[in-house]
Amino acid sequence: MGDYQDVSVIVVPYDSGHRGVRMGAGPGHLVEGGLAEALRTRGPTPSFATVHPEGDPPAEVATAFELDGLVSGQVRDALAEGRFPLVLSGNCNASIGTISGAGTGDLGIVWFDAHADFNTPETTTSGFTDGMGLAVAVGHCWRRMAGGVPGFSPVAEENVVLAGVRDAQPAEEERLAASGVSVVDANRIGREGLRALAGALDGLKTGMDRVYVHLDLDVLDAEKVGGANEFAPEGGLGTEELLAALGMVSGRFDVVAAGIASYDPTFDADGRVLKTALACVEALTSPATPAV
Ligand SMILES: [Mn+2]
Repeated sequence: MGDYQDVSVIVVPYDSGHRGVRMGAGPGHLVEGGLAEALRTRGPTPSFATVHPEGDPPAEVATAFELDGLVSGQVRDALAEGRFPLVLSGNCNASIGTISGAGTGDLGIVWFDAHADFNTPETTTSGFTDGMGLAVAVGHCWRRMAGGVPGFSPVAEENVVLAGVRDAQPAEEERLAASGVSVVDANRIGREGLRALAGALDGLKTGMDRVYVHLDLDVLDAEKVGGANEFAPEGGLGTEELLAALGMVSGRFDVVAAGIASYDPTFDADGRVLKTALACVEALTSPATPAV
């Protein structure tokens, strides 16, 4: 984010339609674990709002898109009030609501994740809707459902960087390779360092200026930092590396919204992921620093 803004924290405590369960417990844990303090170092009056879907009984796909609609409204309102929207969600696909509320026309996405989230209903083998979030964002699937989210239109593939991925399925890799999405995977970051990410970000910079930063906490190295959830694979970014990467994004772009997702506190007994997540919040909400 550029100039100082207060932060609107939008809490989406759901995993696959279930409130407070598994990764749905992550947002509350972040809030109770010191989020307000992390934000107050940058601004005096963060606000907190929790979304409440009405669909009963909850259903994975329907509730995910209902949540997106609610998040879209919250993000739109926050931006209209000059506030910075920070969305804490169980699932990554809440990002569809965030980008819809921010307006996708000239928007870029920098998506940090161990997984590609690039499956479609035709390629998924888990049936997990959350494994499709980035594919939805660029218009590859669930087009009718996404079209019902106020403000949604697909983000241009060329405006998307996927960073830190190390667990993509072959069908996802094929569709990524055929797409305009820039992939800076964890292996490449391991070999080349963050220069690889800098190159991809500079490639984006010609096209647009406004960026949504998406942080699936399982981008973190499960061994060196800690497991963010049951799906966290080995490898990935260290805390300092991730903070440097976020600084590279905010130094280049106007970060207009951010999302933190996929945090299951039961896998973070010693709190190291929590500590890193709060440091990421500070990095994402602090004034921009020059590009490195
Ligand atoms: Mn994800």
